[in-house]
Amino acid sequence: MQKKAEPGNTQDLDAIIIGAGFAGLGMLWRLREELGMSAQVFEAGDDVGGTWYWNRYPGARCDSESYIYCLTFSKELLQDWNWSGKYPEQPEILSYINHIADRFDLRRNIQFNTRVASARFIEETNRWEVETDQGDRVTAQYLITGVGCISTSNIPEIKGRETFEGESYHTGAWPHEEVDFTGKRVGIIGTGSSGIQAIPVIAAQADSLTVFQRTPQYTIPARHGTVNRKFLEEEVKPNYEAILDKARRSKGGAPVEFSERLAVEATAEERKEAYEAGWAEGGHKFLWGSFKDIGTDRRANDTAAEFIRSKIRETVKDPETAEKLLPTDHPLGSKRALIDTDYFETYNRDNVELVDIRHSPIQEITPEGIRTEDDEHKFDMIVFATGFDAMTGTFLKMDIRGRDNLSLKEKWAEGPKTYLGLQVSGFPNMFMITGPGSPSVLSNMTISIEQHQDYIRDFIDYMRNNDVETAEADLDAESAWVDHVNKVAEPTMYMLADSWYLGANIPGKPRIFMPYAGGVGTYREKCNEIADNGYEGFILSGEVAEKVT
Ligand code: N01
Repeated sequence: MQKKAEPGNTQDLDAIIIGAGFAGLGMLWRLREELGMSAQVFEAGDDVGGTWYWNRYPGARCDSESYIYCLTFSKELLQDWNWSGKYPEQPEILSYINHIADRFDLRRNIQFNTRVASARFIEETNRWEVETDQGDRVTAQYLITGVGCISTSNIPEIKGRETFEGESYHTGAWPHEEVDFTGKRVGIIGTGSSGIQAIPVIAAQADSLTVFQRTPQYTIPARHGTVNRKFLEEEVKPNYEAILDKARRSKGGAPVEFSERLAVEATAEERKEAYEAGWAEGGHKFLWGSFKDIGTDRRANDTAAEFIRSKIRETVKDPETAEKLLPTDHPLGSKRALIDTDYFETYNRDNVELVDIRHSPIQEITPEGIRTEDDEHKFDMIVFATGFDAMTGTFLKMDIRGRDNLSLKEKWAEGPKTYLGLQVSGFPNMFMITGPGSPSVLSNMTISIEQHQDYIRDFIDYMRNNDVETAEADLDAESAWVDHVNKVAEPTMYMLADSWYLGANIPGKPRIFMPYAGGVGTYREKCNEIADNGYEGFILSGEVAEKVT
C-alpha cells in the first residue's frame, strides 16, 4: 500500500506528479481513481492552489468567466459549486481548489513544502528517479509535470534592488498575511495583467501610488460584478455538457460565437457601434464579438486600437497622463489581452502618478525608493508586477535529465522543443500538462489542463493495456511540431510585440513563440487523431531514437 506523503520518502510508485494546482490535482484524481495507480504529488507551497496559491495580490482574479473556469471531471462538483462573481476572484478560486482537494481526498498523496530538485530517467530500469529538497528519493514509471506556465516570478536586475529599506513584494509571490497599504507611499513597476488588476485596488488604500510604466497597454473594462444567478441556474447548469463541449471545440476554450463580420468591410459608423457595444458590455467579447479580422488584419486591428485610444483620452482627465497611457508601439492583442476594473479611471485620482520609464528610465533602486533619469521617488513599499520567466522557467529550475544524461536545459538551449507540448524526445514517459507547444496560455486554462489530463490518462491506460513500457516523442515528429507551432504563429499579431509569449521579457532567453496559436479545438482534434493512429509520432516500448537533441 502507498505510504502517506511524508518527507524522506523512498517509495517506488507508478507516477510522480509535480505541482498541486489544477493540473496536478486533476491528474492525481484520474490516475488514482480511474486507473488505480499509485501516485505522489510534490508541491513547493504549503498547500494546494498552484498559481492561485502564489498570486494573492490585491485585485487578483481570473478573466475567464467563472462558470467556465472549473474542473469538470466530477458532474456533481459542477452542479454543486456556486461562484459568486462573474469572474472568479483569487480567494474564491483558492477555496474552490481546497474544496476539490478535500472532497476528493487528494491531500493524502500530496507532500507539501517540497521542491523537486532533480528528475533522472534511469535507462536500465526505464524509471524516473526524483530527488527533492526534503531528502526524498522516489522512483516511478511516469513523471508528470503540472508546474504551471506562469509560475517562476521575475524580478528584473535593477541596480541597488537589494538596498531598498522598505517592504517589497512580487505579485506572483505575494505574502499570505494581509499587506496593509494604509498611509503608505507605494511604487509599482509593471502594467501587465497583474499590474492593471492591482493598481486600482492599491491606489484606493495607499497614501500615494506611483506607477512605473514601460509599455502602455490596451485594456477593456471587465464589467465585473456578481454572477448572474438566473443564467447560472437556468442556462448553464442544465446544459453544462453542451456548453463544455462547445468550449472544448472552440479557439480559446470558451463557449462563444465569434463575429463573422470584417472590420475592414464595415463603415466607420458600424465599427463605432460595434466597439461601443463591446466596450459597454465589457470583457474579451470586445475582441471576439465585434469583428473577426482584428486578430489577423492589421488594418482591422488599427481601427479597434484607435477606438481604445479614444476611450483612454476620454477617460483620463489630464491630457499629459492620457498621452503617456496610449499604446502605440504594438497591435491590440499582440501582448496578452487585458480586461480591468477602473484601470484608466485610477489615473484621475489625486494620489496616483504615472512615470513613463521609456522616457525617464529607472536608474536604480535606492534605500529610500526609485531613482529615474529625471526624478527621485521615495517609497515605503515597492510592488514588482514584473511578470514571469514563463513556460520554461520552472522546468529549467529543476535538473531534469533524460536518456544519455541529456538535461532539459541543454535540450531547450535554443527554446523549448516538444511534441504537442506533451512530451520531449529523449525524455520517455515524462508528460507535461500544458507544456510549451500546446495552446495553454492562449486559452481558458482549465479547459486545456483537463484535455491534457484526459489525454495522458488515456495514453497511460493504452500503454498498460498493450504492454508498452515507455512512450517517447519521436525526434522527427517533435521537429515537425515545433515547425508547425512556429508557422501557425508567424502571421499572427503575437509576433509584433515584445511579450513573454516570445520570452522577450527575460534577458538572454531565446526569442521563440512558445504556445500553440492554432486554437484548442484544432489542437484537440490533432491530438485525438494521433491517438487514433496508435499514438503516431511517439516511439512506444523501448525503440529508442538515435538522436535526441
Ligand atoms: O506579467 P507581464 P503579469 N522594467 O509580463 C513590466 C497571467 N495573468 O504578471 O510590457 C520595467 O504581462 C512589463 O513591461 P513591458 C496572464 O497570462 C492572468 O502582469 O515588458 N518594467 C509589463 O508591464 C499574464 O499575461 C491574470 O514593457 C518591466 C510588466 O512588467 C501573465 O500572467 C492576472 C521590467 C509585466 O507584465 C503575466 O502577467 C494576472 C523592467 N525591467 C496574470 N520587466 C488574469 O487572468 C518587466 N516589466 C486576469
